[in-house]
Amino acid sequence: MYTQAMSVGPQDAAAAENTELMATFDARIDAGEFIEAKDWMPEHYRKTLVRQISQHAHSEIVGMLPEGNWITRAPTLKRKAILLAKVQDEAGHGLYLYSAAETLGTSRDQMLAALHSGKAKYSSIFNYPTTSWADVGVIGWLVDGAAIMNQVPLCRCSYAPYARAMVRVCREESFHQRQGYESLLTLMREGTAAQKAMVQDAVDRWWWPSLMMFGPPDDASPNSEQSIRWGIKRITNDQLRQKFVDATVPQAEILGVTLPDPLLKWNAGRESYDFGPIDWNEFWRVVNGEGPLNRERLGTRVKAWNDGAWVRDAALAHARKQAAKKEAAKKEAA
Ligand code: BYC
Repeated sequence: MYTQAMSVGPQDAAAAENTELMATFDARIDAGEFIEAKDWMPEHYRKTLVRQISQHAHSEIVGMLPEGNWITRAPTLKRKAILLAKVQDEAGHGLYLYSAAETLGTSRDQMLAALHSGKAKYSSIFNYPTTSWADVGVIGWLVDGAAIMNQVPLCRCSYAPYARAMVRVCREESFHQRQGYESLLTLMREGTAAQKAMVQDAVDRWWWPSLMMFGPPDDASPNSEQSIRWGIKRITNDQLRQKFVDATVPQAEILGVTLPDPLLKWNAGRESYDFGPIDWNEFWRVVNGEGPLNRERLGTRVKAWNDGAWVRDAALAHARKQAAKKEAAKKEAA
């Protein structure tokens, strides 16, 4: 009369419960539901999100450096004010994203320690130098343009705190893209021959690294399949890259610049642009720390963190004092 269920040990019971939780989770994902921080989720889903969101946050923070380099040298007060606001926005994006990742149980200190030790990644694009003022416009146009293409689908990411953060980030990125394009239009329409050449040179240097921002090709992307299955990513790396090329080529024509790819050609059959091969060796070199400025970028971040230690200590001491005062006042009132 003994049933199998009666002989189930604690480990089997936990496994059965896990299978049930997993089935419920999968059904929620399939139904297009959003997952909140306190909901049950598989460990791999949690880890994937912490990896992606923290890398995204690091990208925003490290991404302040190439453009920050030009704040003191912006050509007019108007351009300086816009650039200051943009770089400050990127800091804000980093902070929302660290907060979104913290809801998954990893502290900001842990995430920053991973960045500073070189363990965590950040976008490859920020390891290239900004050598002229036109680079600032081209970053707005191409880098923020690529970022928007990648990030709009993330507003529908199955993890709700990330999706919510992305809504605001995307609104601001859209302003960033437009200010970059407008700055380039001004240089191309009203600028001298030297200024137009400066824009073309910047486009030549940033085009291919911008295409690399979308990540490795789908058949070499180890994380894509599972992330798409879980609704973390909604569109694959190659699909997003293609959408970006299709949207950007007409903008380059209006601007009057040439994209540095002799194989770039409209394909009427596919209703998309064909483009030349991407140098994936360069991409992996940069991702693995050997890009033009990897060491400098990381060194700058680590120095900023160390130099800011006294500010964090002072803020904590102040918070402790305030809390103690509040506690004392409460006791006195009681
Ligand atoms: N650079 O399996 P895959 C901005 C890594 S900042 C470096 O396809 P996944 C802005 C990838 O992490 C916007 N690493 O991965 C700020 C993985 O390594 P791990 C930045 C890259 O995660 C200031 C490995 O390669 N945007 O807008 O499915 C000024 C295999 O790749 C890169 C985001 O962060 C890369 N480009 O897909 C201006 C968006 N690509 O982690 C503008 C959020 C790939 O296994 N992130 N890797 O060690 C994502 O959408 C996805 O993480 C990715 C990669 C599409 C980037």
